[in-house]
Amino acid sequence: MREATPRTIRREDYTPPPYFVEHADLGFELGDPVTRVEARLTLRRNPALPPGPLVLDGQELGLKRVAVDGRELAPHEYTLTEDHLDLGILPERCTVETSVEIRPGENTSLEGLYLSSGNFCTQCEAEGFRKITFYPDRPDVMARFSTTLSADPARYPVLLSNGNPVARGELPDGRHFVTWEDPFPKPCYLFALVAGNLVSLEDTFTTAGGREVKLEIWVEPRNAEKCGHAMHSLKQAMAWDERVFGREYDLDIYMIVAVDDFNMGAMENKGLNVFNSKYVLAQPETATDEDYEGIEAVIAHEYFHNWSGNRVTCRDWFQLSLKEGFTVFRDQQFTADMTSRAVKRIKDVNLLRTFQFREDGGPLAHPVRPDAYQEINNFYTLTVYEKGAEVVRMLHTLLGPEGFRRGTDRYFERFDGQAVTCDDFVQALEEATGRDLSRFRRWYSQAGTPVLGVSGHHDPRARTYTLTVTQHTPPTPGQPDKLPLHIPFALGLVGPDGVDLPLRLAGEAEAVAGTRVLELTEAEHAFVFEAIGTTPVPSLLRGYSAPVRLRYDYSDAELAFLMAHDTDEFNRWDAGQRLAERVITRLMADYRDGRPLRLDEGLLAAYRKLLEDPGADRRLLAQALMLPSEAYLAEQSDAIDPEAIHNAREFLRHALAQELRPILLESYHAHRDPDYRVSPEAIGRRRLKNVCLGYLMALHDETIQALCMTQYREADNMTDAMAALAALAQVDIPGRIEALAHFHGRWRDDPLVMDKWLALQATSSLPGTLEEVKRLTRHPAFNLRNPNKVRALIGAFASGNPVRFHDPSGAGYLFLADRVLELDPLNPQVAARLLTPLTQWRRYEPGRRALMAGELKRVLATPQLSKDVYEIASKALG
Ligand code: 0A1
Ligand code: ZN
Repeated sequence: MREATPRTIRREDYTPPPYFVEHADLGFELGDPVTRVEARLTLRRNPALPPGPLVLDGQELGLKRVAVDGRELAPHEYTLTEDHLDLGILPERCTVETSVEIRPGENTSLEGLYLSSGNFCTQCEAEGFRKITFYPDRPDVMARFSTTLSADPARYPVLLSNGNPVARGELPDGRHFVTWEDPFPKPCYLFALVAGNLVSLEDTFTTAGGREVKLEIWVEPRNAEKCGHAMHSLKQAMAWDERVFGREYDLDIYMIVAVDDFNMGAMENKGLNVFNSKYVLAQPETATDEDYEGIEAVIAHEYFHNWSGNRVTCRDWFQLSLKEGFTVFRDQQFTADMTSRAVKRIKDVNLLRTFQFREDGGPLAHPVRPDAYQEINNFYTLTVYEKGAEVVRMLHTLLGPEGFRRGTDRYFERFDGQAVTCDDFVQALEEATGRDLSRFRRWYSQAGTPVLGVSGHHDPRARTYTLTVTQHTPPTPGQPDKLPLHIPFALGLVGPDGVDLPLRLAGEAEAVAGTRVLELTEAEHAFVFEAIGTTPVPSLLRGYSAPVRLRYDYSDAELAFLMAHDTDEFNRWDAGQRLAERVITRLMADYRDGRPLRLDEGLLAAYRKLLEDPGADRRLLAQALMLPSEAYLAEQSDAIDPEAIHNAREFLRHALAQELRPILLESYHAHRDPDYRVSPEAIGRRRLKNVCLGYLMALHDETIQALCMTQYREADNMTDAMAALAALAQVDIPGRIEALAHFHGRWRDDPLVMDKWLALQATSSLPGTLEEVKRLTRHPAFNLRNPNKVRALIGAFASGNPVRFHDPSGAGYLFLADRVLELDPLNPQVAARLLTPLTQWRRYEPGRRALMAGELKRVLATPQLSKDVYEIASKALG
């Protein structure tokens, strides 16, 4: 818990560490309720600084002994506070030994050492190591670790830590032990241990250099059969990183452990990744196609961190995007290569434009490299991760694949074994390519989403086409004035026959066919293309070449044209989204003003065309048929009215389904496959079939409902079962209750599947949902101490069910604030995240705005608030 106002940590205040740790020798006597941790640190004073005291971080540690160079200190020789142990100025070289007692069984924050299903595990990023032992808990202190774990062999037969096992045996008291040594110096946030009753799936990978690496995935015995996909994904990721980035694995063993209680997705601890079981366990009967993809992506992400994060790490936590933005970019490229590049891009851009833009336009906006924080755990954000990845993607676009690769080779070589900054990364790319990225660096320091205003003018007589492009970034908290950014702007000009025109700018000798990348560096540019005889339709920001809001005044007809003809798959999809968004916006106005709602003929024709002429990629088609989400539509509105958005969108879904019923049904049946397979092609067919089913279910027609029930009953895989159940969960018919009860009966013992069951009910737009969610908080399938359960029920309700969460009575807000306050003393990190939907209060129409702010104020006025929740609530209101 917190002092009066939490201290703000600032990037500009960074100073190097006064002492380095050369070696950390740790001993754990694992036990519940008490675990004893002995640490022996070999220290060296930083010769670059005047001598200063050694202040170790430590929280909730029962200190039993402290010694310097073998001599035990008396209490008057050190200062112990709530978070520090100050040993004064020590010799240039010395050893410090500490012995502490901790209580992992009481640790509900899931940071530090804790128990999950009775097994010990750790989470040290960002500052969890200080809850394990006294240590300089900062990423620029890198040490070699040896770790000895001892425990009761009956309860904890498996003892794991980072690096290679070097000794094991029995102790006189009947306990057993294993010693692990990690040869690579690392910051303590990459430390991990796991102990428990676990079984492993084993395999090997031979690196390009010919070394054989042991691969092990450790899970509870009941999950032994569910690790095949994770193992396959790991091997794919290892091979891909060698091929695309020239990065090989460096230890003899790579271990992954799955645990049910985990605050985030997974953690890249050196040689010993700890994963949320959601991103490891899969079987066709229990996991959907999306789950399979999520596993592949997260396994790859953590693996890629071995270089982007572990071998080269962050100097301080302000540099978090150095490892996260880069690693997300790497995992995005991997998934694009494993699946469909266009569909992957669409999904990532959807996430960015819906949720990162919301963050960037709200009270919690911060740069990709933040300048200040109170609680670093609050900065594992969409801005640091997703916008950070866009920044790296822009560098890739500006430098080209070869230039970028030369740059990353240089970065890894030059900074291997060091803790560095975002600036160091950009500088390595500059040095390798000779490019000047000084203006580009502003992407790291400037918050907010830039707006590009574009207009085009064709002069048929001069045969020129002039594109005028302006950029400006709106103010964000603490940054009233913004400077122009360096933006890669990819575009094509599409001729009337749907073919890209060759592009030649004034002064250039040759025309380039297809897409070209212009570079924006000023507040305004005019680009004059020559030899343009007919009026083209511009296809702008192809592949979504920069994380900006694009303003260009397309007509409906131009959007329909691009939707049908653009050679850029992303922009083809985006044109459809813009058209649908526009139609829904008009419907909202009609709804508000009490005019009758009518289906837009242009959109209907465009959708009919999509279904009649499906193209090769069924995934892409399925994606194109999906209307913009309610959350995305909200992000586009001022004075958000969630009810108007919901009703307009539902009207459109229903009207489209009514008009397209025969072809939707035909497509549904045509894409049903007799056997379940997992190829990209089969996944695409399933996806399209289920999107058709979703539309048809909007008809509230008994024949279709029967079809849906049949799909649910006969499904031999979770993708089809969930698609049917999700559609049923939205309609008030007896089949809904029956199917939900059946699903519960079948899967009650599988926690991950029960998460789906909770989330489906939480996201139903039926009027009784809030009451249902309240009831479910008392259901045995729910547990406030488990983050997956919290996200599945409460998180899904608050973030995935706008129309019910934003009930005009404010009952949804009251419920959320109550749950945040209930969770905060147990797990502040998850409580703070749960609160984020309320931080958007200023965006809503006046009634909801007041109610949301009222709940935030109530939260903020609560005594004993964690600094996590305090920071979010106070900034939201500030
Ligand atoms: N570095 C991990 C994410 C992570 C961050 C914090 C955690 O606990 C506070 C846990 C995991 C990743 O990017 O995968
Ligand atoms: Zn990461």
